[in-house]
Amino acid sequence: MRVVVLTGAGISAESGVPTFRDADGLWEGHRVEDVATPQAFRRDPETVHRFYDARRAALASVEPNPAHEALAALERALGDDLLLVTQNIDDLHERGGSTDVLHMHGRLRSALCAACDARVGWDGPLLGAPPCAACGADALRPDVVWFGEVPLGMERIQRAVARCEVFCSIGTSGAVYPAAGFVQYAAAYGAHTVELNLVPSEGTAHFAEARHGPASRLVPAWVAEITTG
Ligand code: BV8
Ligand code: ZN
Repeated sequence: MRVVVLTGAGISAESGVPTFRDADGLWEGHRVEDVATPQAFRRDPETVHRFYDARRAALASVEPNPAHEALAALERALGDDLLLVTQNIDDLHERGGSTDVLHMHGRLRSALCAACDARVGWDGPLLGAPPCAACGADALRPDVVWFGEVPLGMERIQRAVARCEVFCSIGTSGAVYPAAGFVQYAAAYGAHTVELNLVPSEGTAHFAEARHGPASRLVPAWVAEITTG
């Protein structure tokens, strides 16, 4: 069975990674325009670096939860018939055992050279980083997709969404496009669509099936159904 899973910040919430829009969300204390746009980075690179450097450092103190581990089990059961797309920039899917994760909004543990597009694994702060090893420019930036920038892997995502039999969205508010629109494409192509989220998301009406509760409980149960059903 061909499955596409889309995850958002809610799948990492129980691991202790703050979400964006819940009460203690990340955006509080920072207006999104102040930290997650290319204009913000041009205007005030130090503030933007500090925002991402703090999130990258925090990765060391969080662990994957049963929801991440269940999706790794799903990958072992389905192999190439599963595409796992995440909006998250943390590495908890990988640390939970998933080996093929499409980070459509980039990754904290990677740096991108704005001058030559080289990418390099990065674990320390990017504030005060050395010049790009590939081209020598002093142009390393967080390897994340900001508002107004083009998400990564869109061709692969659109192909998989058009072919899948099940589309499952986990822990996302459905507030940000194009990710929030994938469910409508999947449904239009005849897939069964499922939302697993703490509360009904903004796009909940587009899903054929919706289950509400914590991901660490809902995801293992859903994976067990999918792999034994
Ligand atoms: C693009 C990376 C063109 C950086 C992020 C007007 C109308 C419509 C669209 C637009 C518009 N004006 C502009 C746009 C486009 C814009 C957009 O959508 N804006 C929104 C605000 C209206 N989008 C873009 O600019 C995108 N680019 O469109 O390019 C294009 C289009 C198509 C094809 C080619 C080119 C780029 C957007 C990427 C921005 N970068 N992140 C970083 O992380 O700092 S966005 C960021 O917020 C995340 O990556 C994520 O994608 C997004 C949403 O966050 P969620 O993951 O959903 O988290 P949130 O807190 O919102 O929700 C958490 C959910 O979990 C909640 O529902 C909660 O109930 C639930 N939950 C909590 N705890 C649990 C739980 N669930 C289960 N268990 C729990 N324990
Ligand atoms: Zn470079």
